[in-house]
Amino acid sequence: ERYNVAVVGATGAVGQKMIETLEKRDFPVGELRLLASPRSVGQQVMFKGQTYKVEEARPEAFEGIDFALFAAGGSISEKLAPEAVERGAVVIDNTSVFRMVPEVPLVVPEVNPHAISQHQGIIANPNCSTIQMVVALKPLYDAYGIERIIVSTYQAVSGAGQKGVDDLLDQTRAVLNGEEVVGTHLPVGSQPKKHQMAFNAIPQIDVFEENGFSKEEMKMVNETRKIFGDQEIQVTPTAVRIPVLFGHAEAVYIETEKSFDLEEVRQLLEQAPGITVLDNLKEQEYPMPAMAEGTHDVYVGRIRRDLFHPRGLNLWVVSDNVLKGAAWNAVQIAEYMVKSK
Ligand code: 11C
Repeated sequence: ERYNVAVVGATGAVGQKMIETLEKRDFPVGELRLLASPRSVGQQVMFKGQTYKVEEARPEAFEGIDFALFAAGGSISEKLAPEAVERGAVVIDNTSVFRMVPEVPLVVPEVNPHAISQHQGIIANPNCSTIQMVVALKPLYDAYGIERIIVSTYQAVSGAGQKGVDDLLDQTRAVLNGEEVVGTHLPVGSQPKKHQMAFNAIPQIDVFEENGFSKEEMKMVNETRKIFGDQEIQVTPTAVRIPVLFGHAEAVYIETEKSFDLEEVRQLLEQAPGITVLDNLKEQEYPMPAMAEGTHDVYVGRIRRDLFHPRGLNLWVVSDNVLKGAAWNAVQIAEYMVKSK
């Protein structure tokens, strides 16, 4: 059986990766419809050796579509996802607009695939920094329970889209050429102040909330609880942007409910789907963004027991934020649905 697939935001960074991933995975695509805002209409995109013209994303474009993958920003999803559902499509939405809506499953296939079947047309793809963390923690959550997570992120500029990538590249060139460094986008495009990203670290991803945490940090709190279906987990995040193009890294500290054996922790992680353990200190082996780029897995290393808390565990978690953090997770949900039909 073949499925008609629409990609909304087909010319954007995540949309492009969705199309590439559909091709690489040989997803059973019948008709492919590439949709975008009017200014991208007419652009050409390749899929399996054929050229496709980008069409305007409007309600009628979803007639006959089985899966609609949305990666065009929150306001487009808000407007068009219900239109796609009305026309019979299942929407897999990469934006944050529906994630915390109770009826909308928020899915990472390695963690809560059972939630998919409860969908009412829309399935939400979590935030990239949440996805890689919950994949790494799932086997430990199941074995020992998790009371508390303290996480610091080291996030790539591609999380802020092509403009974030351009900012870092332009600024790096400027610094090396001894020219004036001008930020145009980071840390937050919509806020007036811009900071230097090249050779720097910025402790702000998205805008700040009343409680002093950034929106990115609150996504890690709220989405983690929803995905595990556990409102008790305490999550304390600090989200930081660093001068890396692709691949988010996270220093994750957890306190488990039950006590754990470190060798068993390693085995559980090694056996878990979607995880590659890279943890050999003698060989200086540990995950890094540059090696995760372009791959689908979540990499875990620096696995060590805390020095003071008897149920404290430290991990270093790395993954390609645009693939497992966005495009691959979305295609993986569609694959899961096709397989379980
Ligand atoms: C970043 N995590 O790295 C963000 C990008 O809610 O899907 C993804 C925002 C989201 O800047």
